[in-house]
Amino acid sequence: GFNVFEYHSYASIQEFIETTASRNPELIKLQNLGLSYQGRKMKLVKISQNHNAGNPIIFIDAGIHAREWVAPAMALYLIQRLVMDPEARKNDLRGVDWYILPVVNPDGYEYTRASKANRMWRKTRSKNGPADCYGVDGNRNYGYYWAVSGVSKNPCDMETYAGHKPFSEPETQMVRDVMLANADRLKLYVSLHAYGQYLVYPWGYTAHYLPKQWKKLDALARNVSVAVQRAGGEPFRVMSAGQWYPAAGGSDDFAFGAVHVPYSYTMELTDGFEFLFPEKRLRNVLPQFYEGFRVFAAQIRKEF
Ligand code: 0X9
Ligand code: ZN
Repeated sequence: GFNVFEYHSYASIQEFIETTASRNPELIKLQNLGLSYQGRKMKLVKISQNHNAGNPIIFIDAGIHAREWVAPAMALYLIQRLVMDPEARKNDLRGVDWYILPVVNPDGYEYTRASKANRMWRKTRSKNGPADCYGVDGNRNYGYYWAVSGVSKNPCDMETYAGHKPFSEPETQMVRDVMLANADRLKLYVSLHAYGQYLVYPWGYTAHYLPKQWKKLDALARNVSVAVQRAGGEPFRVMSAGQWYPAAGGSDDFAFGAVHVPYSYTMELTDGFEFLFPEKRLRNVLPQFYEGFRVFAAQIRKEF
C-alpha cells in the first residue's frame, strides 16, 4: 500500500489517487485538468459526502514550488485521512466539499527527485528566453497585480521569474480555471508551501495596506494556529503575506482579489529543516496540521 508518511514519485502519487478514487467512487470524483508543460496528467481530487448538494468548497493545492516536498505530502495525507478515517469521513466532510490538487508543478517535482538534476529547483520546467533558461515561478505567475513587486523579469533567474505574461504556465492556468469554474461556491483557498511555519493572507503584493476584511482572515488563521499547537505542533506566524515580504502574482492574491474567495491563505509548513524536511518526521507533523484544517472546515461549515 501507499505510505502517506513517505515522499513519493509523481507516478506513485497518481496511482494512489486513482486507486483511492476507484475504491471510494461515491466519495471521490477525479477531474482531469489537463497536462503539465512536459505532459504529465493533472487531476483534481474532489471529496464530498454528496457531490450534488452544492456545499461550500475548500480548495487546497500544494507543490507549486518543486522543492517544497512536505506540501504535497500534506495534501496526500488530507486525502487519505478524509477518506479512510471514519471520524473524519463523518464529521470533517459534513456540509463542505474538499477539492485537493496535491502537485501543481509535477515537472518541477520530478526534477527535484532526479539524481542528476537539482533538489533545490523551485520553478516550473518550461523553456524561456533565448538563453536556454528554464522555468517560471508559478507563485509569481498569477494575474492579479502581476509583477508589481518581488519578482524577477529575467527568465534565467532561478527563484522568482514571473513569466513573460500572467498565466504563461499551463499549471497556473489549470489552478486559475478550477477557481473560476467554482467561484460561486469556493469559500476557502489554501496553498501549501514550505517552510517557516507562516500562515499568511492577502495582500501579498504590497506591505502598504490590508484588505478591509483582514481581521476575519487574521482571526481564522490564529484559530487554526491554536489548534495545531494544541495537537503538539508549532504555532504559525500569522500576518499578511506582504508584511512578511511583498511578492506579487501569488495564487492567494488572485483567489482573494480576482475570484473573491472570502478566505485565502498561503501556509508555509514546518520550520527548522528548510526545504529538506525529514521523511521520518512526517508521521509526527502531518496529523498536527490536520487539526488546523478541521478548524478551517468548521468555520466554512458555520459561515456559509
Ligand atoms: O514567495 C512565495 O511564493 C511564498 N514563500 S516560499 O518560500 N514558499 O516561496 C510566499 C507567498 C505568499 N503570498 C504572496 N506573496 N502572494
Ligand atoms: Zn513555496
